[in-house]
Amino acid sequence: MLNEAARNLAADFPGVRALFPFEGPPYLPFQRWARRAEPVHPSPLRQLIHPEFGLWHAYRGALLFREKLHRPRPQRHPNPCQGTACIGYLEEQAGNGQKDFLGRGCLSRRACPVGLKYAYRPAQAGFHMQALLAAHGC
Ligand code: B12
Repeated sequence: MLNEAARNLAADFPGVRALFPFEGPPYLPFQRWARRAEPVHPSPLRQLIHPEFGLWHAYRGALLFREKLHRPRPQRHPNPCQGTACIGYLEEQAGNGQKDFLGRGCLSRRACPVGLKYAYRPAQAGFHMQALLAAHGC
């Protein structure tokens, strides 16, 4: 329905085309475009991370104009993956007495199904997570 709406919108304006991320292969470089349009950064998970929406945003379509549009550049924000967001969150959980949380380790690492039987057990994961916090002076 959204696709139809974008196509209709483009049809109403001569010289405007609707483009979609799923059209391909080869796929259109939506993530590269997004980095020029929004304050997003690449995350280690390959999705772009937004300072407010985190990893919870996606691109549904783009409108291609014949003329160059002059838009203000997006405001710069530091990459949340390079800041203290991850460490601050772990510190907060540890501070709340959530020691079992440390034992589970990094959940995004655990989400990968490959080699799951080699995943660290709680004591070993906890050891590394504590070391990570200590390395950040927590
Ligand atoms: C093919 C594809 C997949 C394939 C990937 C196959 C493969 N091995 O590449 C599969 C089906 C596995 C997949 C899975 C998912 N995808 Co996908 N996928 C695409 C699609 C359609 C094309 C990607 C592509 O080849 N682009 C072509 C290149 C040339 O475009 P580009 O923008 O210039 O490429 C940039 C990125 O690829 C990036 N990049 C490339 N390599 C690396 C490596 C690292 C470490 C980093 C940080 C960045 C990076 O740098 C490039 C230059 O800026 C895009 C839509 C699109 N058109 O981009 C969605 C897209 C990338 N996917 C998306 C999503 C959300 C997912 C899933 C989370 C879906 C889900 N619910 O599981 C998973 C996440 C998997 C993961 N961890 O990456 C979103 C990402 C939104 C965002 N916030 O960034 C997109 C943009 C779709 C959308 N409608 O918004 N996807």
